[in-house]
Amino acid sequence: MENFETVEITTDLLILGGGMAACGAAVEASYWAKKNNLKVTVVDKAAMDRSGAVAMGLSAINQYVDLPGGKNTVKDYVDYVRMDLMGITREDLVANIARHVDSTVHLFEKWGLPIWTDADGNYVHEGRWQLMINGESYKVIVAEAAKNALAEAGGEYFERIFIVEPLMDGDRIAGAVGFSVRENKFYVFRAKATIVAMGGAVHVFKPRSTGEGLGRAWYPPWNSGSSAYFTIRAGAEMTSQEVRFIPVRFKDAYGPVGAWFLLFKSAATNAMGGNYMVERRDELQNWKPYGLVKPIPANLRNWLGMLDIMEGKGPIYMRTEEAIQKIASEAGDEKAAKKKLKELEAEAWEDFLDMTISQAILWAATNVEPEKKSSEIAAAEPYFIGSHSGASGAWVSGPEDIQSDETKGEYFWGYDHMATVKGMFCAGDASGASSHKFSSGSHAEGRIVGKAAIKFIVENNTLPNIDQGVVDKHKEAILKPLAVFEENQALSTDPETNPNYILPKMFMFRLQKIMDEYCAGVSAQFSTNDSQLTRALELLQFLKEDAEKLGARDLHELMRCWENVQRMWQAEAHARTVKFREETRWPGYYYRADYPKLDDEKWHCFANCKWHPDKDEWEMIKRPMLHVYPQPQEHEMLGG
Ligand code: SFD
Ligand code: AMP
Repeated sequence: MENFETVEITTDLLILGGGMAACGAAVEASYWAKKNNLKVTVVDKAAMDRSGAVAMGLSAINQYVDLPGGKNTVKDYVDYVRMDLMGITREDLVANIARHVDSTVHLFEKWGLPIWTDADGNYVHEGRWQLMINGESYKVIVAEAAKNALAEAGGEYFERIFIVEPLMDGDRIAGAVGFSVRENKFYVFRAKATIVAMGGAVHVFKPRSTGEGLGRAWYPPWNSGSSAYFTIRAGAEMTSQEVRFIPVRFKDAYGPVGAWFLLFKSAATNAMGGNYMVERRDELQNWKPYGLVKPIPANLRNWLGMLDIMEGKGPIYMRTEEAIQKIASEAGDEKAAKKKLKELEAEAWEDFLDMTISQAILWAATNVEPEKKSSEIAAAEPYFIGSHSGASGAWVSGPEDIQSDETKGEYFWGYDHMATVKGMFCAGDASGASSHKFSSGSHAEGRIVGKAAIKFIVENNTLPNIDQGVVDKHKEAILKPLAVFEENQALSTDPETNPNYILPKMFMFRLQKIMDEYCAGVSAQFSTNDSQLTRALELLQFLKEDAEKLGARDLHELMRCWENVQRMWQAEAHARTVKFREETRWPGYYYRADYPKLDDEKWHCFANCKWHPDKDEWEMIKRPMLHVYPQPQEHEMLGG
């Protein structure tokens, strides 16, 4: 403790995280901050150039609405998202992002991101909403623009500082505390408004890859539920905590499938050569009306494949060779077909090299030639990523101008995408019930909150108070694992085993085992019931008690300790909400064996939760699912 200097930073706007949403927020907020003579400060646990989910790059921009003059409307996108989420989404939030996302994509292009174009100079679409990119340096480009904007407006950024707890002034956010992962420094950030953009969570569940490939997951391992933890601890109402995401991916290295299904029009078949999307079509009737829409919701696509696996028909293979040969053969004569084949081969490899390099390595290591041999795909373990096809995050206010008479009282409370805590804004994975924003929509939502947060500051231009006693307590609690290790290390010869402390890795394994077995993880075939969830919560309580005994040998392990405490809170919010929602709405993500059916009568609503800091108690809340746009007619649902 004595060795840790306390560094105090006072700013106007504090942006937590340095990923897609935070970079969008930095760009937009800097513009408005300069006009109003305000200061913007960004804090990232890593280095912004390669931090967050986009660190390795991406091969596609998954949200481009193509307005105006294009073929789509904002309502089309809203329809797509609400149907993909089995009827539950905040239409006002999805629409707000959808109407701004194209300008974000055009900014990316202006900043130097290569977007594929065809011979006529038009963007190459992967699917209706997705654009193909040469995205290896995507994050570097986006971070550079954010840093330039900050510099231009006199803002600053801090890297390698791990944010842990919110600071409060009554019901208003007052800043945040954290620590440097490189130096013995404890940081206190004080601000008039705070944007939370610290991503989603991975490794809450036991991953498919354990000892031999630990750390290999679809979602890069460095997002640990910091957004959820921060917002829950600030007393914010959370939404859709039950909606985890399970991506189907190339097995064991998690290469993306979107380009194969959408661009190359590939099929996936089981060991008998059967196509589950065709053979199991009747199953979709059980999930009406959502089962009948096009595209079929992501969880239902998963579900049909899972039924094959449960019936012993695995493995499932992506028929890359068939897809490539078919496209090549349509290119014309033999020479043209050969040329096309080479092109497709290059595109197939680049799809991985742009974003999931280890999949290319796995293909190379196992002699896969995609034009000759199909590759296994599988459902990954669950993740929390509200910006993708999950929906978990904070419950935030929608924009005033996209409310209907019925939604205004429920979904609007003043500032765009502000949580239920005054002055605390959320974007990307941090804000919930607005799925399918992906990298571009998260950046656009960052821009929305960047502007809204500056407006909040201009209208509430006072520096909140910080209670020094609370700061001191946080400092002691946050650094405690170092002290616990120091005081007890002599009690055993092996530092990994000690009666008085638990190291974060072992702690994480315990968490993952609970979630995997009781809360519908891979081992439980994504299935659970009320009794299993009750048991999960009981075991999580013991884990919570033992969190007090976390030990850390160095700063890196101190970060690991807090990452896993954050995961544990994300896990608890999830288990409580899965238990609360007594139906199965997203088979393919999870299955409630005791309530095996969709129950639109009781559960066509949001399942929200809130932890009360004063009482250390959770409250579960139903919020109505209200419409801004008319429900799509059946023929519109089938529109694709
Ligand atoms: O297709 C702290 N996503 C894809 N989006 C696309 O548009 N195209 C794709 O091709 C995508 N693919 C994909 C995607 C995600 C993942 C995980 C994979 C593949 C493997 C989705 C987007 O990546 C995603 O929507 C956005 O990145 C979300 O943005 P944001 O800002 O909400 O999260 P972030 O970018 O991960 O950034 C988080 C930041 O927070 C920092 N951080 N900082 C301080 N203190 C702490 N305690 C912190 N904890 C975290 C991080 O360092 C980071 O800067 S596809 O295959 O699906
Ligand atoms: P992925 O690579 O799986 O993340 O997919 C990229 C984008 O394509 C996401 O928007 C997915 O929802 C979408 N997508 C992937 N596979 C399909 C499919 N079979 N049908 C419709 N959309 C898909």
